[in-house]
Amino acid sequence: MKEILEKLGIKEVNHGAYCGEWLHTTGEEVDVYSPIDDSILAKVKTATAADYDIVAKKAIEAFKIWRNFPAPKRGEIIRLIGLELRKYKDELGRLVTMEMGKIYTEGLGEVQEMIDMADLAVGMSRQLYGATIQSERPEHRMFEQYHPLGVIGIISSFNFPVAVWAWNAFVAGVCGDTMIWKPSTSTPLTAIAVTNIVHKVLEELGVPKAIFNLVIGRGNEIGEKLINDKNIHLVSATGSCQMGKRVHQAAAKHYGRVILELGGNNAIIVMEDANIELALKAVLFGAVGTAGQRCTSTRRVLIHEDVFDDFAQKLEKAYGSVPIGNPLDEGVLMGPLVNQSAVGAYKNALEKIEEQGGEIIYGGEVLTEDVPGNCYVLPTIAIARNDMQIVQEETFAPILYLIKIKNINQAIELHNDVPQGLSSAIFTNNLQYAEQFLSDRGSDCGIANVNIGTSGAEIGGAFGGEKETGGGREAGSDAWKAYMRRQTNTINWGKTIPLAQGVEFDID
Ligand code: UN1
Repeated sequence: MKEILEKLGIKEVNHGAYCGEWLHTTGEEVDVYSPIDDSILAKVKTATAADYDIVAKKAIEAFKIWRNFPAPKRGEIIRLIGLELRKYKDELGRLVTMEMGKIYTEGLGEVQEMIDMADLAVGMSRQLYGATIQSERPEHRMFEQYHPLGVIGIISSFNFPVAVWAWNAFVAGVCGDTMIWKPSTSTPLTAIAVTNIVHKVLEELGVPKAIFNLVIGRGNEIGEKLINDKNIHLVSATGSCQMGKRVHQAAAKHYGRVILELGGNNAIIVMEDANIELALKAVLFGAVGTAGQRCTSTRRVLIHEDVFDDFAQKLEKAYGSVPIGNPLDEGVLMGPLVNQSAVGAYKNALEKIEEQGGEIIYGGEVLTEDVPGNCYVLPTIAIARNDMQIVQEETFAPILYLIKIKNINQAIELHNDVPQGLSSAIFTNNLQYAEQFLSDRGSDCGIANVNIGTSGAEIGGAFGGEKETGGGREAGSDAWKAYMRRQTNTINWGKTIPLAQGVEFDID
């Protein structure tokens, strides 16, 4: 472990702010725990409000230089960062696992997602195009351009401590923006490690280093500073619906833009004709993978009454064979929850399930034996009703609700009857069911799949969801547009000034 931390530049006590160089932060010193065995990995001296102000100033200054770089040159720098990340994939993947508890293959997958995102952003850097529009006026040309926006705030969550930063940072980077990253206080070390890697690349190139900045501190102090800063042109935030609402309200005060990626309450519909084996695998990965701590985790399965009992039985059996333990160990499929407060939320949900008339058919227990720490729980299956209050909420833990449905119309109705709208799926071989699910009357989510599960979205598509999920889109497709300032231009190359809409305004 020591070696890994050393290779990534993590010290015993680390500074919590970077703006081209590490600042000597003077805030509260916090211990960073590993949920694997509750050991302390390292300490971080958090940033104070004054540290934030220094970082913000540097980010504004760097923007004035960075925006002048041609976008493909900015892309080239992201390409080099992607190459450097490849060299640290193993160590960084391990640190992700040590710091937040996802299994090692998922830790590696997370770093791979960063690398893929770098490659995608390099391509994007030559494709930040606007349209040419036909002008109604003679001898006029109308078109649109996209310019760098400014300084971007990135608030990331513990569950994807580095990948979600990359979705934002690499796109914002090629768009010509500088940024300030505020990672979750549960996972500051991966953020420090990534910043060290980026620093090395930028230093070797001799370009302004205050492009990718970092501040580590509590949400109610540093987070509040960031979201209320009118010099931040866009805040891209991942986390709870409650946090997102706060970000939105604060940004609204200075007309700042937001990209919000908040709670999910993702469901898989299993119709009577579905390939049950496929559906089981997708539900298992969706609900148990990452210990149920993805925004895209499967929380509800809406199962046709004809196959309900069979599906529930097979799922119970599959849950019984999930190896739980140290996420660094090969073969383990489920590690710990991130911390004690997540265990508390899990326990609280179990109580509510029973109070509200649900029936726990598997799990429902915090593990105390044969595990190396205090954050391990059994993945849980409960038979429930969609209208139970606890089912309507997102509990960030491996708790899955099975709900019986009679037909496709009822399935879609219940599917959409939750406040969140991130990811969704249907398992069926019936073309009409599948198309109905994807139609305007179907799933109301930002992501809707057929015969694949709710989690594990690829970066090529725009990622995000509707309703209380917040409406933001990140990563691929044309999500880059939110990171740029759009401008419509008209050039008159004629010798008269004709007005649009036929308006006459001439002095005789
Ligand atoms: C998240 O949980 O915030 O689709 C992001 C997925 C991942 C990203 C999840 N690629 O599950």
